[in-house]
Amino acid sequence: MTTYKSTCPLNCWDNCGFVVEVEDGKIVKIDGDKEHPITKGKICGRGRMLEARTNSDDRVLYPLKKIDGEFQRITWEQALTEISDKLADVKQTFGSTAVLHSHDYANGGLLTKIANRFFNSFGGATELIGSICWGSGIEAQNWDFGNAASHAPEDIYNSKNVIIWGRNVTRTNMHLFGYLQEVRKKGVKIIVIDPIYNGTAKIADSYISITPGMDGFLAIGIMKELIRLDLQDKTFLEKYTVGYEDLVEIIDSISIQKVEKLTNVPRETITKLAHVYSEGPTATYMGLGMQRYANGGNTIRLIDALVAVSGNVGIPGGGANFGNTQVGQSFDSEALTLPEKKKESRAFVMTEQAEKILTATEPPIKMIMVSCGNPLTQVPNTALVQEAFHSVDSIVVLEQFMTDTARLADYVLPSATVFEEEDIYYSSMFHHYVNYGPKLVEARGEAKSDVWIWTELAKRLGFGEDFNYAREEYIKMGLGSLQDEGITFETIKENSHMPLPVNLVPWHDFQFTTPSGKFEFTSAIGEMKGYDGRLQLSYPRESVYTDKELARKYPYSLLTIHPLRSNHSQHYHLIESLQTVKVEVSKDIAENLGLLPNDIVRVFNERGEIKGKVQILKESSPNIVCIDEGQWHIFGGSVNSLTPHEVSDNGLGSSLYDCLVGIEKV
Ligand SMILES: Nc1nc2c(c(=O)[nH]1)N[C@H]1C(S)=C(S)[C@@H](COP(=O)(O)OP(=O)(O)OC[C@H]3O[C@@H](n4cnc5c(=O)[nH]c(N)nc54)[C@H](O)[C@@H]3O)O[C@H]1N2
Ligand SMILES: Nc1nc2c(c(=O)[nH]1)N[C@H]1C(S)=C(S)[C@@H](COP(=O)(O)OP(=O)(O)OC[C@H]3O[C@@H](n4cnc5c(=O)[nH]c(N)nc54)[C@H](O)[C@@H]3O)O[C@H]1N2
Ligand code: SF4
Ligand SMILES: [Mo]
Repeated sequence: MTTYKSTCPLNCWDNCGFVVEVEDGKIVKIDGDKEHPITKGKICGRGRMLEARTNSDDRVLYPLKKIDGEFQRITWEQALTEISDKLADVKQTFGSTAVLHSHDYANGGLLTKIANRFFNSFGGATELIGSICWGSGIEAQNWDFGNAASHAPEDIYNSKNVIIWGRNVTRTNMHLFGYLQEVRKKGVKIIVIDPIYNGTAKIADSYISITPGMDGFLAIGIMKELIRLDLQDKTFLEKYTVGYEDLVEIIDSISIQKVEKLTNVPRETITKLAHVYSEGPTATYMGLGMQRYANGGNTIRLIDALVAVSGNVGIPGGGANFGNTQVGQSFDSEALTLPEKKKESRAFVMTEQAEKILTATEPPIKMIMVSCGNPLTQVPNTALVQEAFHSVDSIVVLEQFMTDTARLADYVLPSATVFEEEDIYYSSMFHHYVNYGPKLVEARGEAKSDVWIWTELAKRLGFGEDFNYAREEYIKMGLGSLQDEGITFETIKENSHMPLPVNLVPWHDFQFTTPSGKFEFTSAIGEMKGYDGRLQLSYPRESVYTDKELARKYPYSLLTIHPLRSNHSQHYHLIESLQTVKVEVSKDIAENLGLLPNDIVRVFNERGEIKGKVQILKESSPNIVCIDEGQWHIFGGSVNSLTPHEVSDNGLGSSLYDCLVGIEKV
C-alpha cells in the first residue's frame, strides 16, 4: 500500500487537501492532508466517498449508444466517429451555434477549460453564461467593487464580529466553521442571519431569523440606524464612494416599521446590528442561497452598501465576503480556451437554458453536449428541462454515472474520476490555494478523461493541431504569468498546494476596479448594461407582497438548500439512507396542518409536485418548507420540479429559492 497527496475536485467552498491510499492499482481510502494550511487534515464524507465514486459497480465504464430505447455498449471508435460526424453535419446545415454545450462546475480542475477550447475551435457553440449558483451575487459585486473578492480565511483573526449571513457553514463550508469555533473562544461575536436555525446558529451569540428574500430590507434598516445614530464612516463615504445621495434617498423612502414588518426582525435587533457593524472590524460572510431570488442581485448590493457605509471595506477583519473570483482569475484562461477561434457566438443564461432551447430559431438547437453537469436534476423547472431535452435531435453526455441526464442521452461517454487523471484544482469561493491532483490509478474499464474525449473529437473534426499537447503542457499554459512568480507546474507538484498571489485584504488601497475607481452605490456598469444603476427597494417575485393571489394558493416559501451528505446529485445513489425525499416544515405549518414526523405529504405548485416524508424544523422563520436539492428521479425526484427558471434582477443569476408552494397530507 502506498499513500499519495491529492485533492478534492468537488464543487465546494473548501477544496481540501487529501491523503489517498492506493493498493494494487486501486484507491482504497481517502483522508485529510494535515499539512494543508487551510483544511488541516479534516475532510467531509463527500470527499471520502470519492473512493466509492471511483470503485462503484454502477459506474459507466464503456461508451454507450441508445438503440431502440436501450443503451448498448459500442467501441470508442464508433462513438467518436458518429458523434464527430453529427457535429460536422449540424454545423454544415445549421451553423455551429445549433450545438449547445450544457455544463456546470462539477469538477474544480483547471483542464475542464479544454471543453471551451473544443467549442471555440469548432467555430463557437451556444454557450451558457451567468450561473444558477452565484450569478447574481458575482454580478452585484462587479457593479459595486469592480470584482467579487473575499478576504483570506486567516483574516478572520482580525475581526471583532463575524456575521454569517445566509451561509450554511456547518454543512457547506466546514473549514470556515473551524475558524469560527476558534475565534469564538477568543471572544469574537458571531451572529447568524438565516430563515432556518442551522448548525452554525448553535454556536452563535445570536441567531436572527429572517423572512426569505428580505435581507436587502434588513441591510437598509441597519443603514438607517447607522445614519440616525451618526455612526456611518464619513471619511470612506466622502473619499471613496459615488452615489451615496441616491442610497440615502432609498433609505429615507421606507420607515423602520415597514422594515420590521417585511423582515420579521424587531427594531431593537436592527439597532444592535448597527452597533455591531460600527464597532468593528466586522466581517460579513454571505452565502449564496439568499441571492437565488428575483431581487438577489439588489440584496447582495445592499449588504455590500452596508459594509461600505459602516467602514468595513478594505480593512483587515472586515469585508463583504461572497465568492472569491480572484482565485480563478489568477489563471490564463484564454491560453487554454482560445476565444479567438470562435467565429459565431450565442449565449443562453444558464438558468433559462430549457426555455431558450425550446424557443431558439436561427438556428434552432439541434444537438446538446453535456459535461460536468446534471441539468435534469440541477436546473430549475424540471418539466421544462425535460421537454427541452426531449425536443433536441441528439444528446451526448460525458458522465461517470447513469444520472437522470445521462438516461436521456443518445450517447453516454465514460468519464474518468479525479484519481484517474492529473490536474490542478482550486475553488473560487473561499481560500486561495491551488492543489495538485496526480494520476494515481488507471481509469477503470474504458473510461477516459474529458480532455482525451475532446481531443479525439477535435482530431476527427480537423482541428486537432490545437489539441496536440500533453496534460502537463496544458497546465503550464493555464499557469501563464504565475510561472514568473514561482508558481510552476513543478513547484505545485512538489508542494501539493501553493498560495496564489491574490489580495488577502481586497480593496485595502481603496482603489476599486469600477469605472469611477470608487465604490459605486450607483453603478455605472449597471447603467452601461441598460439597468437602473441605483439601489432599489425590491421584493422577491413569489411573495405575499408581490403576488397576493399566488400567495393565497401557495402560502409557503420553499427553500431547496444543499444537502449535508451529498454534493448536489453526486452521492445520493451511493448512500441508501438518502434515497427518500425529506420535507422539512416550520413548526407553524405542522401545527396548522396537523402534520407529524414521517407523515407523507405532497408539495405542489403550478410547475409540478413532489412527495416526501415530513420532518419538523426546530426553529425558523414561519411558513417555511425546506427540501434538499440533488435527489435522483428514481428516489423520488428532484425538487427542481417546483422551482422557477426565471433570471434574477441583474440578468445573470437564478431565482431558485423564490418559490411558493402548497402542501397537503396524502
Ligand atoms: N454539503 C454540501 N456542501 C456544499 C455543496 C453541497 O452540495 N453539499 N455545494 C457547494 C456549492 S456548489 C455551493 S454554491 C455552496 C453553497 O453554500 P451555501 O450558500 O451555504 O448553501 P445554500 O444551501 O445555497 O444556502 C445557504 C443558506 O441560505 C439560507 N437562505 C435561503 N434563503 C435565504 C434568505 O432569503 N436569506 C438568508 N439570510 N438566508 C437564506 C438557507 O437557509 C441556508 O442556510 O455550498 C458548497 N458546499
Ligand atoms: N433546487 C436547487 N437546485 C440547485 C441548487 C440549489 O441550491 N437548489 N444549487 C445550484 C448550484 S449552487 C449548483 S453549483 C448546481 C450544480 O449542478 P451540477 O454541477 O450539474 O451538479 P452535480 O451533481 O455536482 O454534478 C453533475 C454531474 O457531473 C458529473 N461529473 C463530475 N466530475 C466530472 C468530470 O470530471 N467530467 C464529467 N464529464 N462529468 C463529471 C457528476 O457525475 C454529476 O453527475 O446546482 C444548482 N441547482
Ligand atoms: S466536499 Fe468540500 S469539505 Fe468535503 S472533502 Fe471535498 S472540498 Fe473538503
Ligand atoms: Mo454552487
